[in-house]
Amino acid sequence: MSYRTEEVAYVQPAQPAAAAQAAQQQRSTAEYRALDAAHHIHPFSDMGSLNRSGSRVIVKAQGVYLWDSDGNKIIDGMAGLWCVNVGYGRKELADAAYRQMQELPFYNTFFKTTHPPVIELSALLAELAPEPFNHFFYCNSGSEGNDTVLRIVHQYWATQGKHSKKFVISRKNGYHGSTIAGGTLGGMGYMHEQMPSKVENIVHIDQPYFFGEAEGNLTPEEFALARAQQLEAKILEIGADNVAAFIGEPFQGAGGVIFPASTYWPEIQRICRKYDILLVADEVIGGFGRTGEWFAHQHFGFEPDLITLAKGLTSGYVPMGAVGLHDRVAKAIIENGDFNHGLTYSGHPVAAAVAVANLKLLRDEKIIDRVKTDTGPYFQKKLRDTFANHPIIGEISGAGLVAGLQLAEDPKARKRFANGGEVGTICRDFCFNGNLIMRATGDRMLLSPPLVINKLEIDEIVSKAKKAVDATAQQLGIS
Ligand code: PXG
Repeated sequence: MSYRTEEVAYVQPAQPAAAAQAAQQQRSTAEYRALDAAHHIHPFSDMGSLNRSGSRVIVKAQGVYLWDSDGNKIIDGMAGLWCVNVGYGRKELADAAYRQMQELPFYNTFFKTTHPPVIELSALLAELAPEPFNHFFYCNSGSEGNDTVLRIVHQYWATQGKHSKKFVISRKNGYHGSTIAGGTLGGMGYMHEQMPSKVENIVHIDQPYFFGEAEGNLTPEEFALARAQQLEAKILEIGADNVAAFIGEPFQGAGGVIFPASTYWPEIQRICRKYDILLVADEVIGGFGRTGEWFAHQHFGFEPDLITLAKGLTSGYVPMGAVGLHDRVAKAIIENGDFNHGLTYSGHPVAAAVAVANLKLLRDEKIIDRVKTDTGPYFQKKLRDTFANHPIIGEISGAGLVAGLQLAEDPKARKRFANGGEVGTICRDFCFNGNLIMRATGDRMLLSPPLVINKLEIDEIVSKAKKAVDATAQQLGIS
């Protein structure tokens, strides 16, 4: 996949911006774009190209909708960046931040101090997470969460007297963030190329991407098993005494919503247990309801030793990340002296207060239950019914409110487009121009809407996605 920014020509609005919006807005779109181009460097972007085409300026949001500076109303099929689980505009979260800023805007959690919001959040997470997760360490992002994971894993094995256990095994096309540690753990070659150096002792095995990588007549279950068994081969190659942990996203998010068959995770877990290797689930996208369970590892039925959390923890309203420690790991960290790791904003009171308000909404409004029993199954069925036998859709992956649509030249033969990324970009641009936000990863189109989406809004997303995919097929001359 590629994050590189391609030039996107945004459609001009059919009507001038509404007067009310113009009154609130400080500047015209042209002014915003000029200043943005002059002073702002965007993440994962080709700035020359972006500055020539101009960014879309998002000025407000409510529920599952965004508005841009030209007054266009856009349905957000990506929950911001896989994070706005409770949807936009929830006053409860704004109130929590406002109250906390007045009461105690900041205090640290170093030097024998703590504060009510971080205490409440930790107790609430322990209540909501599966039984063995009762301890949480805080940071500001998923990347920092995975950096923290490496520190915990290292300290854990030190406390067990197993100092040679240093290698961490990860997967190609996995995504674990963009700090040096997160980027090294991830399997994106184009990120590795731009790093000054990489974290030592991290190696990658192949991903369980059936549509793109299965050869011969393997069933999805056989293929997933074979990919899981690469972990065993890698451990034997390195030596179990040298391997500390395996990390994976329960389903790969940024890598294309790759859902492994049911045989994958039980086999990974069996291998980790057999060779005494910690199993880390990166739940940054999967956590907090995306699949209809609180955590995606529950959907796949395995028990990790550590979980990385971010995004949906605060629904993206303020930055926060965390690592959840299985009792077994927590005990070793707690009982063995100093753990020399921390960030100024570890457990930030405002972020923690917002997280508590967010988690209470998810729990008390039964938002995740609805994803599991109602909106999730509806979304998955609607996509499968709508794209059944579509000439360029090869596979639909996902569960709950996350989905990946594989664009393919010959769906039945599992033949992908030669220039996959280009086709994805064409389709993504049709989505943009139809006022639907849908992400393209190479030749897979991704959806991950806010978890509060209703059925009418799901219908709107799916029909807009269908129009964009049809237009893509038409442009390619395929019918
Ligand atoms: N782990 C996973 C599984 C992620 O998806 C991170 C860690 C890093 O989190 P932070 O908060 O440091 O960004 C992520 C982030 C995309 C996209 O385009 C996905 C992410 C971030 C940016 C873009 O799909 N995921």
